[in-house]
Amino acid sequence: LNASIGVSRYPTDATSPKELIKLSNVSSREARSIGRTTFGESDAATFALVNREFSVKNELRNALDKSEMYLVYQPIVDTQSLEVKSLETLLRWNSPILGSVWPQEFIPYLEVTNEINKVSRWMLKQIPISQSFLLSKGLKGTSISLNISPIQFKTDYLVKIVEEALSESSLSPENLVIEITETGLIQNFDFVVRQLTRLRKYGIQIALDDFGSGYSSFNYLSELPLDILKIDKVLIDSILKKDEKKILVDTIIALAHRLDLAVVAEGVERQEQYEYLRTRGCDYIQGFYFYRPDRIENLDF
Ligand code: G
Ligand code: MN
Repeated sequence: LNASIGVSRYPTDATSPKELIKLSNVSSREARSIGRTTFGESDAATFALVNREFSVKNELRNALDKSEMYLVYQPIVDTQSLEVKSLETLLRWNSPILGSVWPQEFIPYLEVTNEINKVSRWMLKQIPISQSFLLSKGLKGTSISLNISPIQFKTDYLVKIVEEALSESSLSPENLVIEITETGLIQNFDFVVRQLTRLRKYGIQIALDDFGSGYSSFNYLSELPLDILKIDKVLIDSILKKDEKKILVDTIIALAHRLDLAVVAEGVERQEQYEYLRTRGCDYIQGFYFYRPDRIENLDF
């Protein structure tokens, strides 16, 4: 005989009766799935952490089908003309149980279960709708970018769903940008290059995201089929603190231009950053200084 006991503690785990019951339900389900273990007297921090992970995974299961996910868009502006050049699509999840959960927290779970592919497929289907919305606002040639996890290049599923979206809808490939990060690229570098090359043949542009936050291999810049380089917010922030960082940013812009890449500065929040980037020839600016991400219909172009 097995007993599965769910424990939730007031006030460390939750304060409302509803949340406490929810948490104890979740932990009893967890206990049942393990078969024997209960959380017993494990410390509150572990309990909260395990519980959080469990409930995020659990609530995530049908979140997309239950329309709990939605998209926000952040405009990227031309540094000189200040016209909107493109919009970055960002995934948001508002769970009725957990509230807003940040992508950094839930995307890793989508990646291990491959659900991320389903999400990308759904996001791709939204793009033509957004493109016609932009046209109705008089914005022509505004591109839309999507973030793709490196893990999604492990099979050719991504290329397949892009091809499917291209053939089924009015999606225009020249206005689509795929953003990739360097983390995870190294394990299957050749395979990734082959797939990016295929996407690029359709006219889709490829952006290397978050450059300057991790290892920032210069090698990637010349080996990957790229069109755009996005300089990470961490580096853009640092130019306010240290003059040496300005030299780094300046040099990255120059290097990218020599390689024929357009440069986007991410996370620009202050006028001083914008002014510096403009004088150094950075092509595009993304950041709260100009626009915060919002639902497309709320954006004030
Ligand atoms: O990793 P990636 O560059 O795709 O992340 C984009 C994220 O950065 C989004 O969640 C967006 O809300 C956030 N972001 C964009 N611009 C700014 C900014 O100016 N300041 C801050 N704090 N976050 C920003
Ligand atoms: Mn991005």
